[in-house]
Amino acid sequence: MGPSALRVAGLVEALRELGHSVDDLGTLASTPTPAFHPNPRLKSLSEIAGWTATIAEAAYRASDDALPFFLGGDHSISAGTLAGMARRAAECRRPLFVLWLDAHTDFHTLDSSMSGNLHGVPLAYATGQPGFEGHFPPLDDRVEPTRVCTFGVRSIDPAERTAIDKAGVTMHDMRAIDEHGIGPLLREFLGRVGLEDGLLHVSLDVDFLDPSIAPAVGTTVPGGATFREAHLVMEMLHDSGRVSSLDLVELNPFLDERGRTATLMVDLVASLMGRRIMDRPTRSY
Ligand code: DIR
Ligand code: MN
Ligand code: MN
Ligand code: MN
Repeated sequence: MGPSALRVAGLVEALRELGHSVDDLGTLASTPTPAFHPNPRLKSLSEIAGWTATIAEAAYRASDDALPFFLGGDHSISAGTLAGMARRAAECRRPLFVLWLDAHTDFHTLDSSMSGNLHGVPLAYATGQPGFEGHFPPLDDRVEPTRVCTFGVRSIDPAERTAIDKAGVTMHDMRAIDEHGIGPLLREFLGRVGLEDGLLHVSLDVDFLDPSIAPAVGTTVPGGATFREAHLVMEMLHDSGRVSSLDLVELNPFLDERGRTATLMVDLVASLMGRRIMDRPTRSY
């Protein structure tokens, strides 16, 4: 229901108002790929393996001059979106950077997942961590883990912590954001993207936001990004001109209060795509 709620909240209209032309490609269809894994906790492995292949193919085939948006569904869709975008980037010989906005790192492997929820694994899969072979679709190209930056982390399991440090992913948890400010941390990352003339995939999990402003997600964690921090991130991303694809995930409209989380997500996307509340000229970083 997440994509429907984003549509009802006016996602397409908001983008058109900003002068963008929008092609809503509707809902993909997928069939499960039979998959078995010794970890008995894993939920819907065959279905998610099938979806990963379907979404990776759709992401790879998105038209060259488009900025594809992927509407979930839970964060497991990003196993496919990242795999597809990595393949595109490799083909046009551009480095792909990933900005992961999330309360969680989603860096479990199929072996280390304790919950069995496959929305906890996409970043590990797409960066080529071991243990996915034979269960998830083989990766054409992996995302280079040192080009991944996560913002907003405040819930991480020990196995994820070990794996993420070893892989060299940059993690700006909420404490880092409190100590340094989200603006300077993001400016530094965008500087890196610019230096390498990179493409930038942004993955926005609703639980990046504080539950007081975004209650409609199954995995709320207190102490998230504020309204102002989230809009600042989106406006800086717009100014950078680097964003080449976007995931909007984990919205559960059954948990929403009169569509306020869906509306906030649409407003954040509008900021990312050029809407300005303050009448300021565009800055470059
Ligand atoms: C936990 C929670 N690391 C898990 N992850 C969540 O289930 O693997 N991700 N909720 O969004
Ligand atoms: Mn997530
Ligand atoms: Mn999350
Ligand atoms: Mn999740």
